[in-house]
Amino acid sequence: MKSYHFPEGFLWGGATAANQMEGGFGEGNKGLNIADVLPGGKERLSILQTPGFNFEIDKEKYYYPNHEGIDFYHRYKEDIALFAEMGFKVFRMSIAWTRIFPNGDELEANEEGLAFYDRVFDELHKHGIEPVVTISHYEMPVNLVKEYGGWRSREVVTFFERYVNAIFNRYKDKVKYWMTFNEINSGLVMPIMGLGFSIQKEEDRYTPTFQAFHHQFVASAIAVKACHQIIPDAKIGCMILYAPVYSYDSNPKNVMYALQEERFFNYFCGDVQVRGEYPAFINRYFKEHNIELDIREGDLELIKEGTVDYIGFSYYMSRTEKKEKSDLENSQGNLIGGVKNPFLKASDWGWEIDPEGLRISLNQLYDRYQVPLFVVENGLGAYDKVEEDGSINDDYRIDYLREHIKAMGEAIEDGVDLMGYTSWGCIDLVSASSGEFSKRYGFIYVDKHDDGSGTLERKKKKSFFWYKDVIATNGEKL
Ligand code: BGP
Repeated sequence: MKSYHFPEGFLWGGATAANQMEGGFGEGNKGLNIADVLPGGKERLSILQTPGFNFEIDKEKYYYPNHEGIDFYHRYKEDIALFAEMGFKVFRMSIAWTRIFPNGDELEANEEGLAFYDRVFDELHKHGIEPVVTISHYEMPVNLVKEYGGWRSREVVTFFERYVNAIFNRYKDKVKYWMTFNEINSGLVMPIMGLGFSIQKEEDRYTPTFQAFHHQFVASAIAVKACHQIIPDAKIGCMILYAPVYSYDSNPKNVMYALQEERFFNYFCGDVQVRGEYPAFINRYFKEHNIELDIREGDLELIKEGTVDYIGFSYYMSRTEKKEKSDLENSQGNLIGGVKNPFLKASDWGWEIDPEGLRISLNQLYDRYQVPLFVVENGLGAYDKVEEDGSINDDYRIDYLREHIKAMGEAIEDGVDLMGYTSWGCIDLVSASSGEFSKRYGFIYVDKHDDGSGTLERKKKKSFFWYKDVIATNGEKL
């Protein structure tokens, strides 16, 4: 079998998000965030994608499962020791905004929240693991949603600035890799999580949505500039949900449509955050949909000055498109739409598995931007079975990851500058789109179930030992 040569110092590791794993609900003065008020289970996806959610806070119904997570808040030492055993070089995590500013609009940061992440970063460093920190991962304070309308409000930029200054100043000696907004473009399909407001009527998809994006771009540029100033030796990236778009066939109309979808979904945010300007295709889209944004004096200059150092992106699937399709055909595709690709198999959640698509994505992104890339999420959500002897034989996950790592190896040979790879949900955690526990990604199994039962005990899966070897051989042994 061909072996691959990953660059020396390649950043192998795993990825998580605070809201999906911490638990510690309300502890250390933590405030409520968006994930805390979303229901778990199948209901969640339709809420994320169908207009009308109004952020009702119903304790009985909405506080499960993100409020429990996997109790990383109390078990981080045990978990970090397991990551260290696998040989992680980096650990991607997020800071919950609501631990630092519980309501988002306070003037002073919450010391207990700051101290919690000090403990986590210290523990990581004790094991020689560098933290890679997402500043905002679907965790906006609910108060900012209810009182200000989420990212539609310009005031939120000021609150965010206060938040990033607090964390950069506090962790300047401990964190050298940062990312601003998780999967920023997901706001195009799931505005609740990404932009902090829910679509109520069709028009909300236009001016309000893009105004919210504009505020995030300004906030991102402010964060990049502050990071460079406060932590000159740090690198700060954007984070994009990337799914290459294929044309269903060679009909030029479908090819053009796929190209348009590709640009709209995959490149709109990257063009602003990496190149520092709104691309021509989005200006045409604004014109055609009568979108008029409130862009204040200095905003465009700021966006130009605050471009990111690298592109972090998630890769789970590709998407196949044709211009004219029935609703039924469209529903056969992925989370973000599209039609079924006859060449691909899908996961149990219908996400099409396409390792070659990762090589394509890496080449496309590098061709377009010529900045270092970082695969910060990739993995297989699957049902795992614990055997009678306690073992978990997740060969399907190993196969999935092996093929994707090979695709990265090929892309590196193609000339792509790739910094690292953090597999998503390196320890089982709550699924973002479905709120389920049974959709597992981890190398480490957590005894927790959709009905809330479970001891939270951690167990090493077969993939744990496999990934440990991958890291130890810098990707040569797959
Ligand atoms: C990304 C999110 C993560 C994560 C992952 C897997 O969209 O950034 O938070 O959860 O997808 O998705 P899911 O949990 O829905 O399977």
